[in-house]
Amino acid sequence: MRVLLVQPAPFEHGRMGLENALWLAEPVALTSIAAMVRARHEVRILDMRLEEDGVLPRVLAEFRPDVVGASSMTTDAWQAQAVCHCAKSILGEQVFTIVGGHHPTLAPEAHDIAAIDAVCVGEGEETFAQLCDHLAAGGSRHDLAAIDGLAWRQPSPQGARQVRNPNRSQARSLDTFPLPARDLIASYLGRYFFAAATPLASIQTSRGCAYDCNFCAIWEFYERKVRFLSAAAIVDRMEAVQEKFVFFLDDNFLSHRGRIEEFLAELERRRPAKFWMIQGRTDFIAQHPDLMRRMRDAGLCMVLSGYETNDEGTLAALKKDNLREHNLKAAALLRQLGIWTTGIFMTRPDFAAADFEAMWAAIREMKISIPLVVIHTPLPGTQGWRAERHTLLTEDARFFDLLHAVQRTRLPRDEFYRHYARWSQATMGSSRKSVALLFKRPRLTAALLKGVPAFVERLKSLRRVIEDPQSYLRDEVGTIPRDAGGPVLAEEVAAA
Ligand code: B12
Ligand code: SF4
Repeated sequence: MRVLLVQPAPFEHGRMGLENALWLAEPVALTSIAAMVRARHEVRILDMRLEEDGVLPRVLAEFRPDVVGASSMTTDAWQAQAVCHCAKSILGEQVFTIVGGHHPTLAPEAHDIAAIDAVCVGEGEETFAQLCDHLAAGGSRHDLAAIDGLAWRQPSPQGARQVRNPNRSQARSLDTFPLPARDLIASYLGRYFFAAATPLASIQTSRGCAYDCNFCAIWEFYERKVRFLSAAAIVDRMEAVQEKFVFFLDDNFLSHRGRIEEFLAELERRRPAKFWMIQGRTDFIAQHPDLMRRMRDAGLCMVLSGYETNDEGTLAALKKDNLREHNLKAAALLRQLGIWTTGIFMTRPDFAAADFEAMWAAIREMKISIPLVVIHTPLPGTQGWRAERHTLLTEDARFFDLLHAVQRTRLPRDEFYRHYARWSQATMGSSRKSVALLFKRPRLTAALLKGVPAFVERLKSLRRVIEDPQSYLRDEVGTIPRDAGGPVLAEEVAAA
């Protein structure tokens, strides 16, 4: 059977979202599920973020896949659906279409449309393999009740309805999954990056998170369990990739002291000569200076952390289970060690002017190398979504990129965005102070140099969009209703 797996591109190239500007990660979801089926099926992967427009219909017509699968975060939902529509319109009803990923898992009903035959709920490897084998063996595409982890469209005289099978068990040890099929994305390798770090490989070394922040659904997606790849397997994977830079995709790499010690012991023994980056909590960083130093010595070059805010009340309201003191200590320690910090900070729709100013000041005070400021967004599947859904001005998935206010703002919307759009300017001083880090680690700096010109160009084009308050308002026209505090464009004001 022929299988085409597609990573959709953002809705509009180079527009919103941090994709294509700060971080472009390889589609590990697709290489992971491809690895499970490639021995029995012919598999191709298309990363639409690195392809020309128009490539999808051409590949569909040439390759004529029997199954088309698309991956989707919330922001990709429309595009993943568009991939399935395109497949059906070119290949007809016989092509089987499926979507998987965070959004389909947390909101399968949002993908209950005629162009999508099934939704993969949760982890995809085993579910997708079972589905492909079932279809290849001539199994009915209209009776998929035996495949755990699927939500599928069952035809009935009253019209098709989505049937939700039991969840797929998430008990399988990560070490037993085959290595992601990176050779299927060979033509794209070398083009993935984080800031100036390129070429970049991505490796997932754990799944799940032990915390339960109310704006994040990682712990719900993984049913409150956390599983780890063994230390030896992590270093095997690092050695297997050619790229100098490796990003560990785990949402919280810094979750377990013992595992990190094992990993470091393996790394110190085998010395794979990589610079690596992680995501991790500031409390762990603040409480483990010795480990952070050892990690730095073993190649750790950047930590991305959700600082969210330095306001203790808000940290508690987000159920972050963290303290301002940890944020301050972590930022200072990383700086002292010569590790770049990427800090995510969260503004809220109820922000007044003074709240924005306090946030910019906090970021500057901590001297965060790469500050990223988002807007509080109740994402589907989170506790926040369940509690605040009734307050949403739109459920259009494109607006859930954390850069648009999907709730009523306390300030008039044009004023809110005027303040918000200042974030990259207002925190520039913080990034500038990090230039000193370049001198602390000359080998790292030399490795980064190659990626600097392209990074600067990408930043320029991103800044043209994110620093223009009108760009947010233009996006809202036709979606955020006027009577719910909709946008007032400068030109409309002028006309009035
Ligand atoms: C790398 C990454 C990115 C990359 C791109 C990811 C990619 N697809 O290439 C970049 C940096 C661009 C990115 C951007 C964003 N991201 Co992001 N990202 C991640 C991260 C850290 C890893 C993704 C990954 O590769 N995981 C490893 C694979 C193996 O896991 P997986 O994707 O879940 O895939 C499994 C299943 O879901 C399923 N599956 C997935 N796809 C498919 C397809 C088929 C056909 C099938 C059958 C199964 C299947 O099977 C896979 C194997 O088990 C995740 C966190 C995470 N734990 O996944 C966040 C995450 C996906 N991102 C998130 C968010 C919020 C964002 C941003 C909005 C943040 C921002 N403001 O920048 C933007 C949105 C971009 C935009 N256009 O605006 C959220 C998504 C929540 C949601 N409801 O969708 C996550 C879950 C983080 C979090 N803590 O909540 N992100
Ligand atoms: S925000 Fe981070 S710490 Fe909180 S649940 Fe999500 S992954 Fe875990």
